[in-house]
Formats: sequence, C-alpha cells, structure tokens
Amino acid sequence: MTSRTGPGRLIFAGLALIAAVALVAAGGQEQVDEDKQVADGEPDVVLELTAEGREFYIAGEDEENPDLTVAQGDVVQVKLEITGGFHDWVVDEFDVATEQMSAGNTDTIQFVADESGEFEYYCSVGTHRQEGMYGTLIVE
Ligand SMILES: [Cu+2]
Repeated sequence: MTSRTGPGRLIFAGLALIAAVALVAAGGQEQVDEDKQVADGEPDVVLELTAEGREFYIAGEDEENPDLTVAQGDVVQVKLEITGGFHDWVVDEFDVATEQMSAGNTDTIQFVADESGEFEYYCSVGTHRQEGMYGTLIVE
C-alpha cells in the first residue's frame, strides 16, 4: 500500500509551495516582506535590464554587468528581460530576487534601497555567478 505521507506527497507539497510562491512573485504587488522585498508606490528609479549569456545589460546598452547607481532611500524598480538563456537577478542584502526565467520573459520587482554601500547583484541560476554573471549595485 502507498503511504499518504510518503516522499511522493512531500515532493508534491514542495512543488505546490514553489508554484504558490511563483504566483505571488508574478503578481508583483503581493508583499513577501513589507519592509524590503516589495515596495509599493511609484518608483524613484527604474532599471531596465536584460540578461543573456553570463551578462546583464542596461537595456539598449553594451556594457557588460554595469555598475547600477541609485540614491539611498530610493524605491528602485528593476525590470529584467531575459534575452537569452535562463536567469534571474538577485541582491541578497535587500532580499530581492526576480523569478528565474527563460528567454522572452520579463519580471519586475521593487525594493527600497535603504542602506548605502556597494552590493553585488548576480544571477543565482546554476554556476552563472561563479562564471562572472554579477555586477555592483551602488547605493549612495
Ligand atoms: Cu544566469
């Protein structure tokens, strides 16, 4: 007989949870962490980024993994469009991450850059970060 609490059920529950989190993330306005992860209201800064290979770009520009500069206290909106491969955009210190997405998809996140300093943004997919897919978010 199969057990109702066997590993298969646990895996299913895990997948359902991941799906639920993904749905919330896709909604954009739902709040995972009201203080930081999602900031309501109009952004002070909108960063339109693309990702392909092991590089992020400011949309329409050529510099690979560019420095991104914002002011402390800014509500920062990041629109990430995947133009090749499978990627996300993460900054640990601000607890922000887009969805991991394949080419053709876009995700928008918003957070408050409430600490000054230099922080690494990176792609958390596979070994992309180790392969150089990161840059610097400067909050000044
Ligand atoms: Cu990546």
